[in-house]
Amino acid sequence: MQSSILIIYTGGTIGMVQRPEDESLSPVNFDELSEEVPMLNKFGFSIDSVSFEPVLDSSNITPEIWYKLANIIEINYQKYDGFVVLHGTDTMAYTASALSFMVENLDKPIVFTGAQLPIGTLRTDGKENLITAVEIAAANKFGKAIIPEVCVYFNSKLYRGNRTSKIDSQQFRAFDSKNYPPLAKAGVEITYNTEFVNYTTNKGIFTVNYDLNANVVLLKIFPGIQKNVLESIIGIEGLQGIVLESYGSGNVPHFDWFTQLFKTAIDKGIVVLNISQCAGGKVQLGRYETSIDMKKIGVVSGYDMTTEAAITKLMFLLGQNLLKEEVIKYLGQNLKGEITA
Ligand code: ASN
Repeated sequence: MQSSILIIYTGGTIGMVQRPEDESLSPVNFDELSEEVPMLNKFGFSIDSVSFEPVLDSSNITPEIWYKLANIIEINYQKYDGFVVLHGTDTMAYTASALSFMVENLDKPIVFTGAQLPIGTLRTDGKENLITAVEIAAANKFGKAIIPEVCVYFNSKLYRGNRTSKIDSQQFRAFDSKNYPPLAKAGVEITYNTEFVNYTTNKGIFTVNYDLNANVVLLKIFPGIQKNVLESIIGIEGLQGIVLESYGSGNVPHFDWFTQLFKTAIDKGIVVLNISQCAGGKVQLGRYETSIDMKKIGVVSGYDMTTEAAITKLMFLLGQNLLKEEVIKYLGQNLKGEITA
């Protein structure tokens, strides 16, 4: 049977043109974009599209946009075999991570892609990205999707969405997944690494959870970070979670005031999740003297999670009306393939 794909166009460079007045790039509508890729019809798939109105530079994405995107997928879930989300590269890894936590019982591909150069330009990477993303979204074996995951396809590689980070603003290789292997590589053929794909055993119906809590902050430490800066952050009214980007394997300044401030935060009920500033490797609390106090006061290890996965997972868990202990428990557990715990 003919595969059916829904392309959801949210915006991003893939569909941008240069504004004559100041030469800055801004997004155009889907009709203009799709005119650039008539070869999509050669697949013989049934391809529909829906466009955000207005389309967005992904720097303007908010959790409300994640809800809107997830809702489009929810409404259309039964009708299509797979979904391709055209999205700006700047926050694509955040959206893909957020969506991975929001969806339950996913058994179809949701493939994010975009471009570094607009699809109308001669050297664009957008055409290959879009065409291969569509092929991956339609790929199935014996009627079952080969990649039933939220993923990011870019520059010949398919990555698990919540393992992906944007690593380059100029090269076509804009994304990487340091702590998890690609789910597929596109060369002459598309090779699927099925041993790394999450084939969920849940047999429930597909649902979307729209409850995120964005009362969180991302705090990257650096040598010289000042006490009053941390005090202000920890004192923010209503703050419920901190993703602490620490050094190396979870290390922080081993200063009394630093430990005390985080202890105060935790005593106030703020959840502190420790991830590493390093793109590869993992947090190992207690490996060094400079992380042992964090462990003692109740900072949670984010192991090898990306920043994007950590912040969206924290938003997701804080949105679920869970007890603090449950939030902490689930943060350290692998929920959607985001963590090697
Ligand atoms: N600013 C753009 C965006 O994220 C960058 C891109 O798509 N390459 O929407």
